[in-house]
Amino acid sequence: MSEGKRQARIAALKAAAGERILFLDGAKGAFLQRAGLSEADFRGNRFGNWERDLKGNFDILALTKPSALTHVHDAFLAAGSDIIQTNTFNANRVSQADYAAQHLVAEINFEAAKIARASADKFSSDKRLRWVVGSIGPTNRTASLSPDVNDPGFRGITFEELAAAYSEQTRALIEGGVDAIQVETIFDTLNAKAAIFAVETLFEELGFRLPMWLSGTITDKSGRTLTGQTTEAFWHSIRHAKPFAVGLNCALGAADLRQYVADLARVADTLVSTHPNAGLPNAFGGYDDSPEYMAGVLGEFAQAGLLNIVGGCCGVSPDHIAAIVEAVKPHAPRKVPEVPRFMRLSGLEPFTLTPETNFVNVGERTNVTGSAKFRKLVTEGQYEQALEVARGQVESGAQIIDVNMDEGLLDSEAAMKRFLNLIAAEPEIARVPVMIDSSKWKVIEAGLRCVQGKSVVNSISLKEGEEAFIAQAKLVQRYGAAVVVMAFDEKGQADSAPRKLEICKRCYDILVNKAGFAPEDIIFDPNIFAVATGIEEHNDYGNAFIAAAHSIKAALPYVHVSGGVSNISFAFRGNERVREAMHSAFLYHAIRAGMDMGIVNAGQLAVY
Ligand code: THG
Repeated sequence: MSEGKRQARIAALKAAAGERILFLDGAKGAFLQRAGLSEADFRGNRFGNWERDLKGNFDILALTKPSALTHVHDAFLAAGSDIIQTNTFNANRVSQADYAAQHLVAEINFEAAKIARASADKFSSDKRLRWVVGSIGPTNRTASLSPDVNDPGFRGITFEELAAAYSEQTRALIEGGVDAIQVETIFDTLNAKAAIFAVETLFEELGFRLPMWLSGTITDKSGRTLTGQTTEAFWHSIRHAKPFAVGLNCALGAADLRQYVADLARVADTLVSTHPNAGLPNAFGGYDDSPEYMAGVLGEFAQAGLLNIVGGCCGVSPDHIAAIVEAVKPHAPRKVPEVPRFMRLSGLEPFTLTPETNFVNVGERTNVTGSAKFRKLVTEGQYEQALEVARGQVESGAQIIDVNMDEGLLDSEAAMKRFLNLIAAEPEIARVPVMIDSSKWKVIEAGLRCVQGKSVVNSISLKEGEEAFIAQAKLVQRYGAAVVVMAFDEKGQADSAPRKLEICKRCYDILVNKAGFAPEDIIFDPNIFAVATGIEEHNDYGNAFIAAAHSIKAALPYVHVSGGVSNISFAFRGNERVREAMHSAFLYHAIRAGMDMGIVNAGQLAVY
């Protein structure tokens, strides 16, 4: 297939979305179920002797009964769908392992894309195009939850395994001719982040991109995903993909989804979609919302300006889609809002740093080099109590927690993973974003593969030159994190105010202008060094930081300034009264100069 042709179709898709509300299709599974396919249909000629039952493996029909898929696609296109999904929701090697069919994944996706493409092309005219999105489901494993109740730190799948599965699936869908990639029914945002990582890496390799469409699932009326995120936290965690559209689908009927779609419509600076179920499942696992009822509810969504794309999920038939088209068609599409450049982090809940936000406390105690107690707990494997240290920081007002496992006697990578996985199981801690603190990139990367929220990398710098700096910055973006950048270059750590500014300026230019990094996601740390050490020239370190904070904020738009506050008083270790007084006096001036966050012993800050 010619890439030029596809890219022209993609341009037309974007243009159409600017003009009207677009219609997606509905449930292929239910439709195929109604077709009454037998085990023999699923096996076809090719898999007659397959060792396992294949009935229920709807994805394999692309190889064994393509006519059934064509029939579904045509029915939805005839009902008015502009966009149809490939029948590939479970066509990844993790899910296909249930049928011992993991080696068929590439072929299934390729064929399914071709089948959908043929239907879409058949229904396309010069006046009205139809598009195909490659459907990528969540797999049957979750990267943020333990399948073992006795070990909340255990995981049934890793980020790397998921990324490999998503990459394989996406490549075949693209080869088969899809116009966009839809990662849907996201119940665990970490799975979705692995998908985004894989897809971005693939786009880079291929040298062209397709629109990415991300659709999450609010599991029940708690208003959260299965792994506990609110809608806005979910959005913060995935917006680094710069998706063509973001939406919500499955689990709830349209009426119950409304408030969450409204949340998304308010915060997302991209197209918003929804493809709800036809109500909640009844006692027989069926779905009861009628086409008229569902169309009425979604018509109101459209009237309220919430929608750019709408379709259906479980239980939604071509009749539903036809009714939805009629009810929604008269309404104008939602206008994509412009949102201010604020740093938007998340744990289970969103955390947005606006100009009105007071100084942000980053809890310092979950650091093996900064706390003898925490080091002892972690080196002795007492993770339960180590978690209490994190909980204490959050209870004391930490809005982010810094986690550092850089201790010579530890396997720092393993400790970082274990601790972050355990935190994920503690809603009171996991509600805040994590700052992943290490001087080793490998440890940071291991941490990034464990967090579903939008975290902060602490830190990167020009210490090892521009090439390594840019490579790390690109990975930070691909994992979807903000970043602390130290005022450190090939010549060493900056100690004077002019050197601090000079390095930060150089970093800004590289990050924003060369690496495409969002400036609001940069946190400069111009080094807080200990004063009153007995060495004369150290006495100006406090002033140098404060002056640098001021000049960095003045010169570099949208960035933030942070630092390790307790460093300033290292010369007074053991004398907590003096240290607290120093911290509060220092912060009073540094915050006035523009410091907006700091790594502190949360709850132990005295008022100046
Ligand atoms: N910038 C950035 N990251 C950082 C630092 C920084 N991470 C680590 C550190 N500096 C910030 N964290 C701490 C944590 C604890 C202390 C200082 C900085 C500290 N601890 C006491 C001590 O060592 O005396 C407590 C000892 C104990 O309880 O055992 O002072 O600058 N980006």
